[in-house]
Amino acid sequence: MRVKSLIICLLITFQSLAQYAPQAGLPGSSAIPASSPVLTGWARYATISRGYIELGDTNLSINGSNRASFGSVENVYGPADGKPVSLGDKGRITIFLSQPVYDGPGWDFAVFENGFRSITDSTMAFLELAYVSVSSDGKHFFTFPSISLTQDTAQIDGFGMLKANKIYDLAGKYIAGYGVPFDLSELSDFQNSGLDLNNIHYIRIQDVGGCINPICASYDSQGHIINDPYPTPFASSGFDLDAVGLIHQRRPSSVYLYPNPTAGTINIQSKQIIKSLLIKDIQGNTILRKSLNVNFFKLNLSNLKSGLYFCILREKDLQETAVIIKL
Ligand SMILES: [Ca+2]
Ligand SMILES: [Ca+2]
Repeated sequence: MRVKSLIICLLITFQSLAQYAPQAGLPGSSAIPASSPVLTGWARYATISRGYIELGDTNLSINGSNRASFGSVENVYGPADGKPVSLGDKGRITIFLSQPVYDGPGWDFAVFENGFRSITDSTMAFLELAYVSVSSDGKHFFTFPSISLTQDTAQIDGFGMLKANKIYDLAGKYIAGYGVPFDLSELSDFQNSGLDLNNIHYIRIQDVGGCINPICASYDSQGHIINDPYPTPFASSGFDLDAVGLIHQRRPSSVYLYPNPTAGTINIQSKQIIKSLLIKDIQGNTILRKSLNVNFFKLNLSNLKSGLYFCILREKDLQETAVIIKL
Protein backbone atom coordinates (compact mmCIF):
# COMPACT_ATOMS: atom_id res chain seq x y z
CA MET A 1 0.00 0.00 0.00
CA ARG A 2 2.81 2.35 0.98
CA VAL A 3 4.69 1.51 -2.23
CA LYS A 4 1.53 2.21 -4.25
CA SER A 5 1.09 5.64 -2.60
CA LEU A 6 4.75 6.42 -3.24
CA ILE A 7 4.40 5.50 -6.93
CA ILE A 8 1.27 7.67 -7.27
CA CYS A 9 3.06 10.51 -5.48
CA LEU A 10 6.07 10.20 -7.80
CA LEU A 11 3.82 10.10 -10.87
CA ILE A 12 2.08 13.31 -9.77
CA THR A 13 5.47 14.95 -9.14
CA PHE A 14 6.80 13.93 -12.57
CA GLN A 15 3.57 15.16 -14.18
CA SER A 16 3.86 18.61 -12.58
CA LEU A 17 7.56 18.81 -13.58
CA ALA A 18 6.91 17.68 -17.16
CA GLN A 19 8.02 20.25 -19.65
CA TYR A 20 7.57 20.55 -23.37
CA ALA A 21 9.23 22.84 -25.90
CA PRO A 22 9.21 26.45 -24.61
CA GLN A 23 8.02 29.65 -26.30
CA ALA A 24 9.58 30.78 -29.64
CA GLY A 25 13.02 32.32 -29.22
CA LEU A 26 13.89 30.32 -26.09
CA PRO A 27 16.43 27.45 -26.12
CA GLY A 28 14.77 24.13 -27.00
CA SER A 29 11.74 25.69 -28.70
CA SER A 30 10.30 23.76 -31.66
CA ALA A 31 8.73 26.93 -33.12
CA ILE A 32 9.16 27.21 -36.90
CA PRO A 33 9.61 30.78 -38.20
CA ALA A 34 7.32 31.65 -41.12
CA SER A 35 10.45 32.34 -43.20
CA SER A 36 11.99 28.90 -42.54
CA PRO A 37 13.20 27.07 -45.69
CA VAL A 38 11.73 23.79 -44.35
CA LEU A 39 8.31 25.14 -45.35
CA THR A 40 7.94 24.11 -48.99
CA GLY A 41 4.35 25.24 -49.45
CA TRP A 42 1.26 26.77 -47.84
CA ALA A 43 -2.30 25.54 -47.59
CA ARG A 44 -4.89 27.22 -49.78
CA TYR A 45 -8.45 25.89 -49.62
CA ALA A 46 -10.59 25.70 -46.47
CA THR A 47 -14.13 25.74 -45.12
CA ILE A 48 -14.97 27.25 -41.74
CA SER A 49 -17.65 26.57 -39.16
CA ARG A 50 -17.49 29.48 -36.70
CA GLY A 51 -18.09 28.99 -33.00
CA TYR A 52 -19.94 31.30 -30.59
CA ILE A 53 -18.24 34.41 -29.21
CA GLU A 54 -19.24 33.11 -25.77
CA LEU A 55 -20.13 29.45 -25.40
CA GLY A 56 -21.54 30.10 -21.90
CA ASP A 57 -24.13 32.55 -23.32
CA THR A 58 -24.96 31.67 -26.91
CA ASN A 59 -27.39 34.61 -27.19
CA LEU A 60 -24.62 37.15 -26.64
CA SER A 61 -24.02 39.12 -29.85
CA ILE A 62 -21.47 41.58 -31.11
CA ASN A 63 -21.83 43.47 -34.42
CA GLY A 64 -25.14 41.61 -34.83
CA SER A 65 -23.64 38.12 -34.58
CA ASN A 66 -23.41 35.60 -31.74
CA ARG A 67 -20.58 33.87 -33.59
CA ALA A 68 -16.99 34.96 -34.22
CA SER A 69 -16.85 37.11 -37.35
CA PHE A 70 -13.34 38.58 -37.49
CA GLY A 71 -11.39 37.90 -40.69
CA SER A 72 -12.38 35.82 -43.69
CA VAL A 73 -11.45 32.24 -44.56
CA GLU A 74 -9.20 33.51 -47.38
CA ASN A 75 -6.91 35.06 -44.71
CA VAL A 76 -5.64 31.52 -44.11
CA TYR A 77 -4.60 30.98 -47.74
CA GLY A 78 -0.89 31.29 -48.52
CA PRO A 79 2.04 32.28 -46.28
CA ALA A 80 1.68 33.40 -42.66
CA ASP A 81 1.20 37.18 -42.83
CA GLY A 82 -0.32 38.06 -39.44
CA LYS A 83 -3.83 38.24 -40.96
CA PRO A 84 -5.97 35.49 -39.41
CA VAL A 85 -9.56 34.27 -39.34
CA SER A 86 -11.19 33.81 -35.91
CA LEU A 87 -12.81 30.45 -35.18
CA GLY A 88 -14.88 31.39 -32.08
CA ASP A 89 -15.40 29.11 -29.06
CA LYS A 90 -15.00 25.49 -30.26
CA GLY A 91 -15.30 26.66 -33.89
CA ARG A 92 -13.39 24.78 -36.54
CA ILE A 93 -11.79 25.07 -39.94
CA THR A 94 -10.94 22.28 -42.38
CA ILE A 95 -8.08 22.75 -44.82
CA PHE A 96 -8.13 20.84 -48.12
CA LEU A 97 -4.82 19.92 -49.71
CA SER A 98 -4.87 19.14 -53.42
CA GLN A 99 -1.32 17.78 -53.08
CA PRO A 100 -1.31 15.70 -49.90
CA VAL A 101 1.18 15.95 -47.07
CA TYR A 102 2.89 12.74 -46.03
CA ASP A 103 4.85 11.39 -43.08
CA GLY A 104 8.46 12.27 -43.89
CA PRO A 105 11.34 12.42 -41.38
CA GLY A 106 10.41 14.67 -38.41
CA TRP A 107 7.81 17.46 -38.64
CA ASP A 108 5.36 17.36 -41.58
CA PHE A 109 3.39 20.63 -41.29
CA ALA A 110 3.06 23.65 -39.00
CA VAL A 111 0.08 25.75 -37.81
CA PHE A 112 0.41 29.52 -37.36
CA GLU A 113 -1.74 31.55 -34.91
CA ASN A 114 -1.46 35.21 -33.81
CA GLY A 115 -0.51 35.00 -30.11
CA PHE A 116 1.82 37.57 -28.55
CA ARG A 117 4.49 37.52 -25.88
CA SER A 118 4.24 39.10 -22.42
CA ILE A 119 6.25 42.35 -22.16
CA THR A 120 7.61 41.34 -18.74
CA ASP A 121 8.20 37.57 -19.03
CA SER A 122 9.59 35.98 -22.22
CA THR A 123 8.22 32.54 -21.22
CA MET A 124 4.61 33.81 -21.04
CA ALA A 125 2.31 34.71 -23.92
CA PHE A 126 -1.31 35.34 -24.81
CA LEU A 127 -2.13 32.08 -26.59
CA GLU A 128 -5.35 30.57 -27.89
CA LEU A 129 -5.24 26.83 -28.41
CA ALA A 130 -6.79 24.35 -30.82
CA TYR A 131 -6.87 20.62 -31.47
CA VAL A 132 -5.37 19.44 -34.75
CA SER A 133 -6.77 16.45 -36.65
CA VAL A 134 -5.98 15.00 -40.07
CA SER A 135 -7.79 12.81 -42.55
CA SER A 136 -7.03 10.98 -45.78
CA ASP A 137 -10.63 10.63 -46.96
CA GLY A 138 -12.46 13.64 -45.49
CA LYS A 139 -14.74 11.41 -43.43
CA HIS A 140 -12.49 9.88 -40.76
CA PHE A 141 -10.45 12.41 -38.77
CA PHE A 142 -7.68 11.50 -36.29
CA THR A 143 -6.63 13.98 -33.62
CA PHE A 144 -3.06 14.54 -32.41
CA PRO A 145 -2.81 13.40 -28.77
CA SER A 146 -2.63 16.81 -27.04
CA ILE A 147 -1.34 17.55 -23.54
CA SER A 148 -2.10 20.62 -21.40
CA LEU A 149 -0.44 20.79 -17.98
CA THR A 150 -1.57 24.36 -17.24
CA GLN A 151 -3.30 24.36 -13.83
CA ASP A 152 -7.08 23.87 -14.08
CA THR A 153 -8.26 25.40 -10.80
CA ALA A 154 -8.19 29.12 -11.74
CA GLN A 155 -9.68 30.18 -15.08
CA ILE A 156 -7.16 31.95 -17.39
CA ASP A 157 -9.19 35.10 -18.06
CA GLY A 158 -9.88 36.69 -21.43
CA PHE A 159 -6.52 38.50 -21.40
CA GLY A 160 -4.54 35.89 -19.43
CA MET A 161 -1.18 34.39 -20.38
CA LEU A 162 0.09 30.82 -20.77
CA LYS A 163 3.43 29.04 -20.70
CA ALA A 164 4.18 27.14 -23.94
CA ASN A 165 6.25 24.53 -22.09
CA LYS A 166 3.08 23.23 -20.40
CA ILE A 167 1.49 22.51 -23.78
CA TYR A 168 2.07 19.76 -26.33
CA ASP A 169 0.47 19.04 -29.72
CA LEU A 170 -2.04 21.88 -29.51
CA ALA A 171 -1.94 24.52 -32.26
CA GLY A 172 -1.51 28.10 -30.99
CA LYS A 173 1.23 27.42 -28.42
CA TYR A 174 3.59 29.80 -30.27
CA ILE A 175 3.33 33.54 -30.87
CA ALA A 176 2.54 35.15 -34.26
CA GLY A 177 5.10 34.43 -36.96
CA TYR A 178 6.01 31.01 -35.54
CA GLY A 179 4.35 27.72 -36.46
CA VAL A 180 3.59 24.83 -34.12
CA PRO A 181 4.95 21.75 -35.92
CA PHE A 182 3.19 18.38 -36.13
CA ASP A 183 4.68 14.98 -36.96
CA LEU A 184 2.26 12.55 -38.63
CA SER A 185 4.22 9.56 -37.28
CA GLU A 186 2.53 10.25 -33.91
CA LEU A 187 -0.68 8.96 -35.52
CA SER A 188 0.80 5.71 -36.85
CA ASP A 189 -1.49 3.65 -34.54
CA PHE A 190 -4.46 4.76 -36.67
CA GLN A 191 -3.15 3.35 -39.95
CA ASN A 192 -5.42 0.33 -39.61
CA SER A 193 -8.42 2.58 -38.93
CA GLY A 194 -8.50 4.37 -42.29
CA LEU A 195 -5.65 6.87 -41.98
CA ASP A 196 -3.10 6.81 -44.81
CA LEU A 197 -0.06 8.71 -43.51
CA ASN A 198 1.23 9.01 -47.07
CA ASN A 199 -1.90 10.79 -48.27
CA ILE A 200 -3.18 13.43 -45.86
CA HIS A 201 -5.63 15.60 -47.81
CA TYR A 202 -7.34 17.31 -44.85
CA ILE A 203 -6.11 19.19 -41.77
CA ARG A 204 -8.78 20.24 -39.28
CA ILE A 205 -8.19 22.80 -36.53
CA GLN A 206 -10.74 23.13 -33.72
CA ASP A 207 -10.69 25.74 -30.95
CA VAL A 208 -10.60 24.23 -27.45
CA GLY A 209 -13.01 26.73 -25.86
CA GLY A 210 -10.75 27.00 -22.83
CA CYS A 211 -13.36 27.17 -20.06
CA ILE A 212 -12.48 25.09 -16.97
CA ASN A 213 -16.05 24.58 -15.77
CA PRO A 214 -16.85 20.90 -16.52
CA ILE A 215 -20.12 22.08 -18.16
CA CYS A 216 -18.14 23.64 -21.02
CA ALA A 217 -14.62 22.20 -20.59
CA SER A 218 -12.46 20.52 -23.24
CA TYR A 219 -9.94 17.84 -22.31
CA ASP A 220 -6.52 16.78 -23.51
CA SER A 221 -5.67 13.20 -24.45
CA GLN A 222 -4.73 12.44 -20.81
CA GLY A 223 -7.99 13.75 -19.34
CA HIS A 224 -6.73 17.17 -18.11
CA ILE A 225 -9.02 20.16 -18.59
CA ILE A 226 -7.47 22.56 -21.13
CA ASN A 227 -7.34 26.05 -19.59
CA ASP A 228 -6.91 28.94 -22.05
CA PRO A 229 -8.17 32.55 -22.22
CA TYR A 230 -11.92 32.54 -21.51
CA PRO A 231 -14.34 34.20 -21.86
CA THR A 232 -13.43 36.15 -25.00
CA PRO A 233 -16.79 37.65 -26.08
CA PHE A 234 -15.43 39.52 -29.10
CA ALA A 235 -15.78 39.21 -32.88
CA SER A 236 -12.22 37.78 -32.74
CA SER A 237 -13.16 35.12 -30.17
CA GLY A 238 -11.24 31.85 -30.03
CA PHE A 239 -8.36 30.47 -32.08
CA ASP A 240 -7.14 32.81 -34.84
CA LEU A 241 -5.72 30.81 -37.72
CA ASP A 242 -3.17 32.72 -39.79
CA ALA A 243 -1.79 29.95 -42.05
CA VAL A 244 -0.75 26.32 -42.36
CA GLY A 245 2.81 25.73 -43.59
CA LEU A 246 3.63 22.44 -45.33
CA ILE A 247 6.92 20.63 -44.87
CA HIS A 248 6.41 17.23 -46.53
CA GLN A 249 4.04 17.72 -49.43
CA ARG A 250 3.84 15.68 -52.63
CA ARG A 251 5.21 17.28 -55.77
CA PRO A 252 2.79 19.20 -57.97
CA SER A 253 0.80 17.05 -60.32
CA SER A 254 1.84 16.36 -63.92
CA VAL A 255 -1.83 16.57 -64.78
CA TYR A 256 -3.29 19.70 -66.38
CA LEU A 257 -6.94 20.62 -65.97
CA TYR A 258 -8.39 23.54 -67.92
CA PRO A 259 -10.30 25.75 -67.78
CA ASN A 260 -10.27 25.71 -64.00
CA PRO A 261 -12.47 27.14 -62.53
CA THR A 262 -15.03 25.85 -65.00
CA ALA A 263 -18.73 26.46 -65.56
CA GLY A 264 -19.20 23.20 -67.47
CA THR A 265 -16.67 21.17 -69.45
CA ILE A 266 -13.14 20.61 -68.18
CA ASN A 267 -10.23 19.19 -70.20
CA ILE A 268 -7.93 16.76 -68.40
CA GLN A 269 -4.50 16.08 -69.82
CA SER A 270 -1.69 13.98 -68.36
CA LYS A 271 1.84 12.98 -69.38
CA GLN A 272 0.91 9.43 -68.41
CA ILE A 273 -1.98 7.12 -69.32
CA ILE A 274 -4.86 7.74 -66.94
CA LYS A 275 -6.39 4.44 -65.85
CA SER A 276 -9.28 5.74 -63.79
CA LEU A 277 -10.85 8.89 -62.46
CA LEU A 278 -12.75 9.66 -59.29
CA ILE A 279 -14.49 12.93 -58.45
CA LYS A 280 -15.20 13.63 -54.78
CA ASP A 281 -16.83 16.60 -53.11
CA ILE A 282 -15.11 18.32 -50.18
CA GLN A 283 -16.99 16.15 -47.68
CA GLY A 284 -15.34 13.12 -49.29
CA ASN A 285 -18.49 11.83 -51.01
CA THR A 286 -17.85 10.10 -54.35
CA ILE A 287 -19.65 11.97 -57.14
CA LEU A 288 -18.30 10.16 -60.18
CA ARG A 289 -16.14 7.11 -60.91
CA LYS A 290 -14.83 6.28 -64.41
CA SER A 291 -12.46 3.70 -65.92
CA LEU A 292 -10.26 5.11 -68.68
CA ASN A 293 -7.18 4.33 -70.74
CA VAL A 294 -6.26 7.70 -72.26
CA ASN A 295 -4.07 10.70 -71.53
CA PHE A 296 -6.60 13.31 -72.59
CA PHE A 297 -10.34 13.61 -72.22
CA LYS A 298 -13.18 16.07 -71.68
CA LEU A 299 -15.47 15.84 -68.69
CA ASN A 300 -18.86 17.51 -68.48
CA LEU A 301 -19.46 18.87 -64.98
CA SER A 302 -22.44 21.10 -65.75
CA ASN A 303 -24.67 19.03 -63.44
CA LEU A 304 -22.47 19.62 -60.38
CA LYS A 305 -23.29 22.23 -57.76
CA SER A 306 -20.86 25.17 -57.41
CA GLY A 307 -17.91 24.47 -55.14
CA LEU A 308 -14.62 22.64 -54.73
CA TYR A 309 -14.11 19.06 -55.90
CA PHE A 310 -11.18 16.66 -55.83
CA CYS A 311 -10.30 14.89 -59.05
CA ILE A 312 -8.31 11.76 -58.21
CA LEU A 313 -6.54 10.24 -61.19
CA ARG A 314 -4.94 6.81 -61.06
CA GLU A 315 -2.09 6.32 -63.48
CA LYS A 316 0.18 3.33 -64.01
CA ASP A 317 1.74 3.32 -60.56
CA LEU A 318 0.85 6.77 -59.35
CA GLN A 319 -2.17 8.50 -57.93
CA GLU A 320 -2.58 12.22 -58.45
CA THR A 321 -5.15 14.58 -57.05
CA ALA A 322 -6.19 17.94 -58.43
CA VAL A 323 -8.74 20.45 -57.18
CA ILE A 324 -11.52 21.46 -59.56
CA ILE A 325 -13.48 24.63 -58.89
CA LYS A 326 -17.00 24.46 -60.32
CA LEU A 327 -18.55 27.89 -60.84
CA1 LIG B 1 6.91 12.92 -39.93
CA1 LIG C 1 -2.96 34.78 -42.94
